[in-house]
Amino acid sequence: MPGVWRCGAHLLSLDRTLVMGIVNITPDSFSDGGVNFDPRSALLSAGAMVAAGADLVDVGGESTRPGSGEVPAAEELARVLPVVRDLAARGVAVSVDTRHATVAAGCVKAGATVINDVSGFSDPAMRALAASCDAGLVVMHMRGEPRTMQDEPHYDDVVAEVAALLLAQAELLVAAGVDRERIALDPGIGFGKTTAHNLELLRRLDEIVALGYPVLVGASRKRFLGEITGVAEPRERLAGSIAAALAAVERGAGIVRVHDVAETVQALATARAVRDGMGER
Ligand code: HH2
Repeated sequence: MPGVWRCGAHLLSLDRTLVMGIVNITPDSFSDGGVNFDPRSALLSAGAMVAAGADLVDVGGESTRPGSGEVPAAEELARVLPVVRDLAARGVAVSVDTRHATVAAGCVKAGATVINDVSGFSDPAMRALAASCDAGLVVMHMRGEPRTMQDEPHYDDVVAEVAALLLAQAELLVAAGVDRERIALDPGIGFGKTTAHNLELLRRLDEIVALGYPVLVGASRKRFLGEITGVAEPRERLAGSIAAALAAVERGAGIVRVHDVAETVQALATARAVRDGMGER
C-alpha cells in the first residue's frame, strides 16, 4: 500500500522504508542523553545520520523515558530551535519530537517539516497548529504520561485498543482539516506497555497498517529489547534493535525511528534486496 507522506516541502515516497534518525538534545535521554546536548554535537550527529542515509532527523528537547518529568516549553524550545533551524536551512527533512504546541509551532516556523507528538495530538492546541500548517504529523499512542506510564499498564486487547485510539486521533485531525496524506501512525513501543504488549504490537502490526496510514515504529534500544536479551546497556542493543526494525518492516511499517542509522540502512537494504533482487544495477 505504499504511497507518499506529505511533510511540508518534502514529499516522501513510501516505496522504500524511510529511516528517521534520532537526535536528542537532552541531558537525560535513556540511551543518548548528554551526547548531543551541545548544539554543535547535535548538528554533527545529524549530519552523519543524513550522510548515512537518514531520510529524516527527529530532534527532541525533552526525554519521555519512563519516569521522566516535563521540561518547561521555553527551555525545550531553546534546546531544539538552533538545531532545527540549521538543519532545515541545509534542506534536511526535520521532525520535532514534542508534546508542546508552542515548541512545535516555533520549530515549524523555523523549517521543521514533521511534528512528532508522543501524546498523539490529544491537546486541542496541537490539533489547531496541525490544521494551520502543512507539516507531516506522527500520531503516537501513549497510555498515561511518561512519569507514571509503566505502572502496571493493562489492556484487554492491546492491538485493538491502540488501533482504535490512533484511528480516533487521526479522524480528529482530518475533521480539523488536515490532509490524510500528512498523517502517520505509531503504536508507541514502550509508552505504557509491558514487554508482552510491545511484542504483541510488533507481531500484529499489520492490524495497525490496515488502518490505511503509513506506520512508524520506534523500537530502537528500548528496554523490552534488554528484557528479551539480557543486555542492560541501551547502546549495546544494536542487534536487537535491527531485528525489531526488520520485523516491523516485514509487517508493513513504512518508517523506522532509530539511533543507529548506518547499520539500519544496511540491514534494510539487504532485506529489500533479498525480497526484490538487485533490479537493473
Ligand atoms: N520513542 C521515544 C521518543 N519519541 N516518538 C515516536 N514517534 N515513536 C517512538 O517510539 C518514540 C518517540 C523514546 O526514545 P528516545 O527519544 O531515544 O528517548 P528519550 O525519550 O529518553 O529521549
